[in-house]
Amino acid sequence: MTLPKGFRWGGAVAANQVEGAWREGGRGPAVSDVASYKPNADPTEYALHHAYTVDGIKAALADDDVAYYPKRRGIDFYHRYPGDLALFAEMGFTTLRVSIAWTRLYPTGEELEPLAEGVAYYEALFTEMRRLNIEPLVTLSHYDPPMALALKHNGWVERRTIELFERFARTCFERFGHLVKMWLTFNEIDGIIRHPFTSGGIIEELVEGDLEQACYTALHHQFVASASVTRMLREISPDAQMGCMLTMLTTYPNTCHPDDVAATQAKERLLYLCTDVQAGGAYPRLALRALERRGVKIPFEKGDEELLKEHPVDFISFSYYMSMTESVRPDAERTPGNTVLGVKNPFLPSSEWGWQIDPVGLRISLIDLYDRYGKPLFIVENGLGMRDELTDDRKIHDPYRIDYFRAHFEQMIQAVEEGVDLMGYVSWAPIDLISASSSQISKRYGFIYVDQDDLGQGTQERLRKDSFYWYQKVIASNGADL
Ligand code: BGP
Repeated sequence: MTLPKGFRWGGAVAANQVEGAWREGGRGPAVSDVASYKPNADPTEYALHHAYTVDGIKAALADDDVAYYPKRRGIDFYHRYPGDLALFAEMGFTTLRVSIAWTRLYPTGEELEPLAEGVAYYEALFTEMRRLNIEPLVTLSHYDPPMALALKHNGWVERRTIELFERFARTCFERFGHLVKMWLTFNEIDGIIRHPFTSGGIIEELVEGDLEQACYTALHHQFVASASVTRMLREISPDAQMGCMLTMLTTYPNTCHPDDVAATQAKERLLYLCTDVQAGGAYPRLALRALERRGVKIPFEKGDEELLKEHPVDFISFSYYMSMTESVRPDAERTPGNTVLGVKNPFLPSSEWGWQIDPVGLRISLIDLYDRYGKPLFIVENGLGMRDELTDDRKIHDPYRIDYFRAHFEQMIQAVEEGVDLMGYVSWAPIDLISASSSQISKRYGFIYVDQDDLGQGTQERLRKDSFYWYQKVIASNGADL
């Protein structure tokens, strides 16, 4: 069997990792602009939480350098998008996931009107995508809250940020609604607990009281904002769909010791908290209780519960890179993953960055999520970050990447055969870009190579890797020819 007709294929990128042009068109600074690259850092060094301080942030912003702040430079997608989109079209993409940089429309987040140049940029981008028959799937917030909001309101900790986000979302729906019919509110919304600054613009130093409490307060505000703009989308653009976005981390007990199984169950309860709220419409009772017992209180205000209940998302999207293993033994060997640290699974190979490769985990996740919520699913990130070698004749042979995707596609197709309603698959990332956690471009994900190194040297020329032609064939056969 092949995938259903109309199954969406494509790739996913985020504004802060590709656009560059960080000061053009009046764009204001975002938290991503101070993420720095550390040469010679241990590749398995994981970004659980950087200690961003107010002074450190101000010093970074006063520094015009782009070499050590690679997200300011991106891969120059801001100027090169027509050529990049043409390459995506050549691969046969029917969908491309991109995000809108809040600070291109509202530089500090607090202006009353959006910047005309920012609006014109995204309108041109989506128009070109439509011309190429590539449907936009657009994330409103992908790890780039306005820096001004971080410094002034501690990002999402203050409830006022909700109305500022509503203003931004309204502009997006009103100005781009004729071109965009699929939206996501927050990328990996659960990430705010693991990296509060990147996701939520939370500066630890400014937190009054407990950091965990601040993170759950901010998360609640994002849930409320998400439900509120879902309601808004239904009014402005009734034929559009809204999705939530979760970091899917399939979790296994390290042994069949009941303590490991119980620890895994507790982990999963928190893993599903976000989808329970956004797709199910309410906080799960036991997760709430577990938080309460740790002293964390969700700051409900009048009307919040009804809003969450009445405006769940239409579909569930998620990233999937790896599975996790849980053990109660403190001495169990650990390995880093997607901003998490888990126990090493002896049955799985890992990338140089320690991320464990587990295609079967993707099928388990698809089945779990569909069983639990019964809503359509969308895989909006999945891929392999590796160092690629550019040969003397300027080719990139990347069989490891093809193997990775093939194995994941086999499992994805099996899940669909088992009955999962899957809207589509977009890889992370179709083109090399700046890594979210390490700010390195040398952790390459693309089917398209970008001639640029970690310090920004290179021509930025785009080259087709072997995997480019392979993915083209997969899309043309709708997954039949792997
Ligand atoms: C996800 C993020 C992406 C992306 C990806 C790969 O968590 O949503 O923005 O970057 O992970 O991570 P990294 O770039 O750290 O390898």
